[in-house]
Amino acid sequence: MNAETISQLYRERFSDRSLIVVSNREPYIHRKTKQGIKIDTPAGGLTSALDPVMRAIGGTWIAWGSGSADKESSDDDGKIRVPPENPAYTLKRVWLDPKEVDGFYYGYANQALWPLCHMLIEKARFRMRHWQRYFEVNRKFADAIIPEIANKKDVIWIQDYHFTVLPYMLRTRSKDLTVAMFWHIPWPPWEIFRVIPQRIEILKGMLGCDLIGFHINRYCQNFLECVENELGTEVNRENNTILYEGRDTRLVPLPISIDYNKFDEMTRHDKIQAKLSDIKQKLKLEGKYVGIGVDRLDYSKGIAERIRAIKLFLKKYPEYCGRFTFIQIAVPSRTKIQEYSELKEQIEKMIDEINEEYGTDDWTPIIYHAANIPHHDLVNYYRVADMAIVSSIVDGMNLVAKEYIASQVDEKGVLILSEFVGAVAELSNAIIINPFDIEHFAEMIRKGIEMPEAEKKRRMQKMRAYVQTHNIFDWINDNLNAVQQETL
Ligand code: GDG
Repeated sequence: MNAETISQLYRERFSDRSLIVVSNREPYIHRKTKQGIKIDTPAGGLTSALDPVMRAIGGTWIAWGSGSADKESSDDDGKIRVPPENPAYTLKRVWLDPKEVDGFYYGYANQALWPLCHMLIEKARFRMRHWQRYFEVNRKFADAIIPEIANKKDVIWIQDYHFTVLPYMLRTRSKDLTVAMFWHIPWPPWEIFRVIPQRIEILKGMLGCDLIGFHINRYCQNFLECVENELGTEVNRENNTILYEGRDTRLVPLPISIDYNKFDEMTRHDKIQAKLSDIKQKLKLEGKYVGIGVDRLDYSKGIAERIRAIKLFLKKYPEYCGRFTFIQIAVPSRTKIQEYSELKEQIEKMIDEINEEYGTDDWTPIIYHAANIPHHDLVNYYRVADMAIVSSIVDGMNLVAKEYIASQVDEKGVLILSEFVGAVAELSNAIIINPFDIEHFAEMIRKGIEMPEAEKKRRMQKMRAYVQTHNIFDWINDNLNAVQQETL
């Protein structure tokens, strides 16, 4: 499936039904700079995955207008056509004041739901004022969505944990709407979920949907278990449905993916060789075995565990000192939350220590880059790297693993992958690690480096073939099929 086929299929199946995507993060952010207005694409899995889909299908994407120049770049309704270079869909921005951002985004979404769903109970903070703002912002989004519905059959597709109560709010305004949701992070087992004081409101809110997509079936099963225990509702485990207040909600496992062709093509660009030489020269990588990690700087991504494993690897195998360089690209994220600013300090300290202990005048073991790099530059780093390490301690799916695979046009790269990411079920040809087992992890780094070329190639070919045929357009097709089945 590719951009053209999905756009054609959408028109055939949903001719008079528009697509309205709703997310917290917007795909394009206008920012004031000294040189004028700059447009950023945020680092993050959701926007990277959905922008190609919206480019292909068109429609409206409703999101929080978070950029300092967003207002002046949008019309009176907060709307602007994007992508800026080749407009294909409408972005409608919702304006939030600082208190709303604080309570809704930094508060309930990212200090309560995010850690809890990643099963890190001790990091979760539940504050009533955060919940109240979260609830109010969900209502504000409902108010922004309603005027965009031209036809009752339009597909409203809500993204993620920022909007658990929004589906029910929409449902109370009109019973016939088509409301689907995709949950991008893990759904925890009931024993963990039950910690949330607002758990009943959350479940009832989400059951306003006709359909809820999760990356893998285990998250669907966890959700069913929560509904059963909290609402006392009967669930059908055979077809993953819940009958609640006279309506059905169906859960579907739909592993998200990437725009494979885009990465593959970017990596085959004619100027790529010159770019790779530049990077190698600038970072002194010539003759080195290069590893890479690319993450939003988040405690779920297992960056500290990765650094520990690299340190142990260099200690156990000193013959690789001077010969192995690791590039860590870590885009700062949610830095207003103390937990995240502390993590940033911790990671930087760990990297400084290892560089101090092992580095020499002409070799830095870990090169750290803490900035947002656009995808067309990021692929050069993926391509330069002989190995990628994805070591999340919990991760809904993880797109970096798939992006790395799509960028390995010469089929030589090795992927080290945590067994705790959603993607592991699909990428069994990676070298699988447990990020908490540092000794084994260090050993697997060595195994990856020393693996015979033919085996590297065999594994990478299989993973590339899989991601190519299970790309973001296949994912959207599966989502649309499920929506169609539920709502026709
Ligand atoms: C959530 C779930 C799930 C990274 N650095 C830069 C940059 N990135 C991009 C990557 C990739 C994305 O950010 C990160 O995707 P992930 O999947 O790792 O993670 P989350 O942001 O945590 O996303 C996750 C995802 O939703 C989708 O459902 O897979 O499990 O946690 O695309 O390339 N992008 C840019 N500059 C960077 O420096 N522009």
